[in-house]
Amino acid sequence: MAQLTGGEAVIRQLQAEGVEVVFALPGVQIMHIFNGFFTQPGIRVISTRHEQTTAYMADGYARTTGKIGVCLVVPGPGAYNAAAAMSTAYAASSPVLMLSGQIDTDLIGTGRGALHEIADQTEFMKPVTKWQDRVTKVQDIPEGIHEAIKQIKSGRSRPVEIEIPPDTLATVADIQTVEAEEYPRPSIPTDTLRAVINHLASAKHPLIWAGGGVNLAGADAELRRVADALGAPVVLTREGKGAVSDTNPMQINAGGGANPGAAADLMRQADVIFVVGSRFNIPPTADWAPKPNQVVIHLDIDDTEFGNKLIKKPTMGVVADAKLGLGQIGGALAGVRVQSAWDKNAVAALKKRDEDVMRAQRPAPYGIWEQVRKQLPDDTIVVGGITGADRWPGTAFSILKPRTLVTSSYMGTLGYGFPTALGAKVGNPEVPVLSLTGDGGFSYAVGELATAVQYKINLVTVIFDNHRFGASNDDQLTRFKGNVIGTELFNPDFVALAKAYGVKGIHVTDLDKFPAAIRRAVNANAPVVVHVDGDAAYQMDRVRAT
Ligand SMILES: Cc1ncc(C[n+]2csc(CCOP(=O)(O)OP(=O)(O)O)c2C)c(N)n1
Ligand SMILES: [Mg+2]
Repeated sequence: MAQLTGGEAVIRQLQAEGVEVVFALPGVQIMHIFNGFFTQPGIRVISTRHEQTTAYMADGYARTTGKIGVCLVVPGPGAYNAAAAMSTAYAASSPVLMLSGQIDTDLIGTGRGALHEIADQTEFMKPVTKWQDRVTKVQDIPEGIHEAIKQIKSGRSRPVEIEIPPDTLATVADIQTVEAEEYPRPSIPTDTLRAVINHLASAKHPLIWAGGGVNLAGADAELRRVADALGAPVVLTREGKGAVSDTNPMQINAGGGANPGAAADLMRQADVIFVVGSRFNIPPTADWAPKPNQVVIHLDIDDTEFGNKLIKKPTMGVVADAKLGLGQIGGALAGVRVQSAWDKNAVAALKKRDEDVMRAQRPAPYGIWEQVRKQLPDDTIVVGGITGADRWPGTAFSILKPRTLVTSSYMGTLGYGFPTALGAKVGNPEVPVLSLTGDGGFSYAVGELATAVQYKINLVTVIFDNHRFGASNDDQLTRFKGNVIGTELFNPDFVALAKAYGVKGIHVTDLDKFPAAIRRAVNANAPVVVHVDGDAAYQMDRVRAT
């Protein structure tokens, strides 16, 4: 027992849970937590210039390290500012804990207009969190935070929120922290495992479709073992990238811009489709759907994903942790004869066909990105923004390791890239981290260049400057007869802007100079902005439909 303020109790419990860093933006209701950072040292505090960045950084940190990302914001506008980032973390099933303030306990719900008051904050956070709670008694703080972390660590990881009023944070009491725990993960029951093995082992053309759940569970080695045992191609969604290296001839891209069609072809040929850690609701072609004679086995930690959207009903829904479940399946397959009859050369040829299509669309930048890949370490992390240039990671720029491609998943959140990449770099200071952003997306969080300098976050931020909200501008050019309005952007001189923040800026207008610019940026050991402009930006852009 120790005499602590509520704010100090928060810090002590976070320490007990192994939290090393908190991304925060201060304000009157949470100053006792800030004071806790001071009096109970040990946790690193990174203050940002906008609350969106606290949650984006927590998400980027969490997804690239597997640790829990924690953010701290004031109630009302602070929580609202961070909400788009929470929605992104929710889409990506990221383990993010948001601590938010409240107004004084006796004012909650009175509508008297206390500073930052909103009517029902936990209600507001509900759609973007798995769990949320309010703690109003100082003695309950350790247990409240412990429960929040239990919610993240049990079942499907998703963001959670806990809010504590300022009077509770100010109260002094004898506080006992709670010990950190690990929670049991579900594995596959024996009978179910037998049935899964029967399907997989007897399949002529077993196909694995794997998503972000595999990376979140750290199940990549187990996935590769199962794929090898089955001689099966592995279709990876963008969130699943890296679980099998792009250089593996049996790895195929699932969807998005990087999908000229191999995945769809393989799906048609498969007799058993084994889905792991994926919502499985993005068909590679609009008309694709499992046929009646195809067996679909869907392994996921969250049974609400079964029978979702595209597949009305999987043949088998198996609730299990991906690492444990795939481990069991790999072990069991080692002891049986499998009937798999894939022609590996034909699969590799399909993969090559996809690559050739991508290369033919933009041969020059394709080659440039291959060159960039060769000069960077395998574990380089790329945060692909919502930009035309996001077509390169996962195609010309191979993703080789799990947790090295960060996306905004189905939220498609413009503006997430740069601040999320800052968090990824905090979690991986020894590894090059590249943020690929458009001029529009980068502008959401320009002020965080100061954060990068202040906290020595040596991120390489590449801005593809096509002077437009490209996707929307393309829409006008293609769907609206060229009626361009509200999609062209006046931009600052990004290199001069970087310089004003004390960030090194490199201007690239010639595509051939791009690899050297990236090399210089990575070797600078400082925050760097690479401003890709002019012809280089045009070449890197999405393929315009004409
Ligand atoms: C929060 C949010 N607002 C708006 C959009 C719609 N949107 C998608 S891409 C895009 C334009 C992006 O422009 P830029 O960042 O410059 O990238 P570019 O497409 O030009 O490469 C917009 C407005 C979105 N996806 N998310
Ligand atoms: Mg743009």
